[in-house]
Amino acid sequence: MSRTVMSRTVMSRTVVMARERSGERGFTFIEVLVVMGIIAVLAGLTVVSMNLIIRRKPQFATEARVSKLKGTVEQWRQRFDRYPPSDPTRLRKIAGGAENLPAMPDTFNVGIEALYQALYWPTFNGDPALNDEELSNTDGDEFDKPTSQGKTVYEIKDDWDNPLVYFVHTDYAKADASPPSYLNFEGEEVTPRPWKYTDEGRGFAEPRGVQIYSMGEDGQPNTDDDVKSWE
Ligand SMILES: [Ca+2]
Ligand SMILES: [Ca+2]
Repeated sequence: MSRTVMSRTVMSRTVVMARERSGERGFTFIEVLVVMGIIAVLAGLTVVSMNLIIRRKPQFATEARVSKLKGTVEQWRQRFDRYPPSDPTRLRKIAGGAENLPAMPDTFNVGIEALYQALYWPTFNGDPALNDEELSNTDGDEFDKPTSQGKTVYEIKDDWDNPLVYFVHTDYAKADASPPSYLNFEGEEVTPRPWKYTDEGRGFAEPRGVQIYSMGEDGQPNTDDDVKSWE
């Protein structure tokens, strides 16, 4: 091998080795910091959005439930030409049938308990499609005798475990003057009123319909976080 050829071979080997060395040199400290920084930012964003999703989940579920109920209540009205009463003793008169509802055991949660009974009233034949996860009994009451729905006097609840609130327009004035008692998820007694429009001159919201609403995360009725069936 001539000297020139040999020195070319050595040179090209040196270049290859240098390239290999540069390929294997790993990351500089700055590059590692930048990558770690990017990972930290991404991880942070993931945690923030997960928290947001977890926090918002009861909100979305409650909105969906309230809206579904509103639809079923409208079906009920079409069937019987009246809205489901918030006084359960009027159910049979409006919807007929053989079911005889015993007296309500107590005065807590009555509006929404009445709505539950109405939606499962045998002559309605609608499907409220409520599963156990959507029902509560914060006041722990039971009928003396079992009805076709059993003894438990269920409420339909929101996803923070408060019973939903139910008013029919014919009750608004009375309920505003003398609000009913509900027990929220903490078992605290609260007294929900029918909502009025922000411009009070317009009177009660849904003046010819019904109000179904959730007391929201704070478990207090008529506060900003309530989830309503209108607006
Ligand atoms: Ca009750
Ligand atoms: Ca109950």
